[in-house]
Amino acid sequence: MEPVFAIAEEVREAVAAGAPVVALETTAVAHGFPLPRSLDVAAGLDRAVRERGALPAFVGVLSGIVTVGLARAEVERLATGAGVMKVSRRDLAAAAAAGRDGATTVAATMIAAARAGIPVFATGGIGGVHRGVEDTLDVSADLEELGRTPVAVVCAGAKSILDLPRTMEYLETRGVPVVGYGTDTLPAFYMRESGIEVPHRVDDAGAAARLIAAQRTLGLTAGIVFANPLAEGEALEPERIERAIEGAIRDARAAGIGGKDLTPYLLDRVAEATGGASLDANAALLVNNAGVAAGIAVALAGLGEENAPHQQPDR
Ligand code: PSU
Ligand code: MN
Repeated sequence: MEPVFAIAEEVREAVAAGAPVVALETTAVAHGFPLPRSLDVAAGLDRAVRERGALPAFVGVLSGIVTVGLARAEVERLATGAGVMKVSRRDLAAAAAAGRDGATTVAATMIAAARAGIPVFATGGIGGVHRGVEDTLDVSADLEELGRTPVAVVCAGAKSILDLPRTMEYLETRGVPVVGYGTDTLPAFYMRESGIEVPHRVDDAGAAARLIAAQRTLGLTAGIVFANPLAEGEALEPERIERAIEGAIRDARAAGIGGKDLTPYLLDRVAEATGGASLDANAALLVNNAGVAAGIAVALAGLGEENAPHQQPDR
């Protein structure tokens, strides 16, 4: 059988040397922004990680090979290509076996990062429990993944298109530490505040790195959520965004949109309803999270050898 998993040489060497690496997903880039904006966002993520002294490792599926450490042209191929799958845990094997191109979600990116020995990952917002879950049972595979795969995810909380209290309950059930990064409350993606308290807080990269190391030393195999609010000037006005979200959810129901198409559809409708303001906020928070993740990766690398992650055996 053809190989289905690959790590770029540069990434492999950095991991082996204990140097800081940040995994980055491609679904937010490829399915979250229109062209050519998606290319700017990808470049911004790359730059933010390098500026803070870490190596960026975009994850995606190229002709069926789940790849950690995409070259710029490969990220662009996923952003511009037609028929690029959105690949979560359940889709990885099918995408690989069919030789498809795919952009990886938080869940799929965590799986690849863990296999490559990368303990820190940045995204925009994790998936979660969708509003109306009592009718649809739509709970993002991201939450299950966080419950089982030891990768720290730096995000701006969960997307505010979701049911945030239920998302927090689910994470608690699955034993996932949700840690405010300089905050006591869960950020709500486009907004700095959801009003929901988070159980834990750290105020700098060093404290975040020690939490990751402690989780690992204790043999806890869940991921960690570091919830980092977007900058004050980038946040959207709560009433405006809530109105846009409610309209988007109504449209999705009327159009019968569900499953993996729901999140991209909602993000798209919210962007339309806010005249593109939500895209600006989304781009800003992604880049902001990448920088914070790089700082954490650098601090974690500084903790030394005994905390080094190991490449995982096949599971
Ligand atoms: N962050 C963003 N934009 C996105 C996503 C995250 O700023 O589009 C993606 C992530 O890849 C996440 C996915 O895993 O949305 C969740 O999709 P779903 O609800 O179908 O699990
Ligand atoms: Mn879903």
